Amino acid sequence: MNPIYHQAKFINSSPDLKDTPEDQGKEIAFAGRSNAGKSSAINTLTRQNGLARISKTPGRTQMLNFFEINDQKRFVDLPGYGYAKVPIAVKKKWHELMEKYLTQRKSLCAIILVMDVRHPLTEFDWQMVDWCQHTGLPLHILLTKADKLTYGAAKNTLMQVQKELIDINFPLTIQLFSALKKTGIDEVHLALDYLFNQVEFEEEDDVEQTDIQ
Ligand SMILES: Nc1nc2c(ncn2[C@@H]2O[C@H](COP(=O)(O)OP(=O)(O)OP(=O)(O)O)[C@@H](O)[C@H]2O)c(=O)[nH]1
Ligand SMILES: [Mg+2]
Repeated sequence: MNPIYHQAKFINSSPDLKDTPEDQGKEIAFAGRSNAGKSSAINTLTRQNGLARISKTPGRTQMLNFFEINDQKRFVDLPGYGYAKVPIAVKKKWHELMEKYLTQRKSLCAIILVMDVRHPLTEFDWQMVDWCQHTGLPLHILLTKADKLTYGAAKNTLMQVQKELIDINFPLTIQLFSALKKTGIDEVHLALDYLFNQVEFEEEDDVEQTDIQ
């Protein structure tokens, strides 16, 4: 457990990139299908029940929601995708916002892809995996709602998903998680520590190389 994540504070909700907090420091974004459990995961990881808004109604989070851990680290709760009942115009707007965010946000250093353990690797999940592979953005996958399956069935899904992604050639880790039972928190905290710091190390390496040349 890393208590640094417990100090997270809500900064703002942005319907567009121009309303976002300054693009500096490091940002880790929580992506995934609508209703997968992104906001619940953020609340569990920060030990703050009301931090990110949760809803039984899919499509609840329509904006980019920013949370500050300290002045150099942030979480972003991304709007969920794949909710069929959302009108086409809203889907289009979501697409544009996501594309802008993923392509333009310099402080974005990793994606936490949240999938319901009972419905892993949907079409859009694959698009996100492909995007990360294409751009080299590190990815950590949470198979959440693990409490909905028996331990054995959840483990089986974990192994299956690992197998399906075995040929993916970029930094990728996968784990089981449950916001309800509060399981898998330590593992996510370790992944977050690594993802927030890893990029800094790489940048330091780059700086050294530049110095030598
Ligand atoms: N059993 C169980 N239910 C969960 C878990 N995580 C989330 N839920 C429930 O799943 C529903 C959706 O959770 P959210 O966290 O709002 O999902 P989201 O991915 O943020 O959804 P959008 O904002 O619509 O994209 C809520 O009813 C949660 O209580 C979990 O680990 N176990
Ligand atoms: Mg949400």
